[in-house]
Amino acid sequence: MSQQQPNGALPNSEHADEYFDKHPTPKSLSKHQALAREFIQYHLENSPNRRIVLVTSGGTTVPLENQTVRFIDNFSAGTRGATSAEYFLQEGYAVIFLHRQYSLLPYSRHYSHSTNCFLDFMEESDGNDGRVVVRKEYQDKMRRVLQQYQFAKQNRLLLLLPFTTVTDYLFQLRSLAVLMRPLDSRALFYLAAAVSDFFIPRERMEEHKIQSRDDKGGSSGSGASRQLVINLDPVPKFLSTLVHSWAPKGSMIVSFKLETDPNLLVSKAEQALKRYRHDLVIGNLLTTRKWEVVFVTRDGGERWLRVPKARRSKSLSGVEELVGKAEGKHDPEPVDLEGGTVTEGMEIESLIIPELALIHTDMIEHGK
Ligand code: PAZ
Repeated sequence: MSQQQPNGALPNSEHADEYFDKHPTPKSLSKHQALAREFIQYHLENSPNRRIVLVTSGGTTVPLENQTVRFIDNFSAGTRGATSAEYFLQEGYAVIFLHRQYSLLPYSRHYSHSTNCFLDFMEESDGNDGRVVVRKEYQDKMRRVLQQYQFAKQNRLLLLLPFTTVTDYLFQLRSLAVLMRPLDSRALFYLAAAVSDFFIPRERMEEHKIQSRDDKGGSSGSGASRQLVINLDPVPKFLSTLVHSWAPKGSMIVSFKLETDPNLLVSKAEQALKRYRHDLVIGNLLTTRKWEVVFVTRDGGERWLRVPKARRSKSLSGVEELVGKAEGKHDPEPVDLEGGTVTEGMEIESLIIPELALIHTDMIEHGK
């Protein structure tokens, strides 16, 4: 029997259970579970002190139809997640990278989705021997990236698991958190994915492609009669269930809060911490997220991390650059292309991750 809260609402965990009961298990779940189980077991057996971080990355979709033609999506390209994963690997973590399919990935992000086609990084060797080689100006960086990628691969430090829809994401988040329980305080959750707050309940979802009046063969009708009105329900607050029920008790849980209004950012981050009682909220604003974030802690602390102005990259990621251009948006900083390459700056994740690793160490050594 459902336990009602004073306002008549169900407690969060029951909303969560109800959500899972109403949605079919994604087809890929058992395969992803098996891969994750094996990955975690490998590290438990071979390096008992190894910490494992679950990095979530990219945006979730909200399908409008069961046989999905149209869906609601968001802006996230997965830059934060993919970049953070690399810095976690540098800190010695093993990384489960739960990401939106086809969004940016650790290491390959340097060459995919960019303004350059990957073929622009290559040329025919001048030895007339038919070989294709990396162009000289890219070799140093590509060697570094390749070495790091190979190290992660050879030591089985990186597991890539894709999702597409919000439901897909939530099923995987739940099962990964449960699988991570044996890690106890060595587990870290770094929730950078932009997860939809709204969805269409299954019972209200169309099976087939939604038809416009014209598609149905009717007359073109008035503007209003041809409108598509979408009625979305709130997604249950799964962070609460993650913290209080799925995740290992001693684990560290970090969530992100994105806002566009600077006046709301810190108070919304504080609200989230109070509500879900996890360890840290990292706040960021849409327009400045590449060079400043704020750490909001449970003791009321508020600390800003910033990339110094002189070291900021002059570009958003390639995807955003293209999307921004298409939408007529303005990059807050000028785009600076040098011979076709985007000027490299300091990445804010190089400040965020070492800081988190220190906090995590403190939690492991002294308890929460
Ligand atoms: O993927 P990206 O690098 O373009 O954006 C990262 C981000 C802004 C989605 C992330 O830092 C974040 O704030 N995620 C949580 C969003 C939210 O649900 O409030």
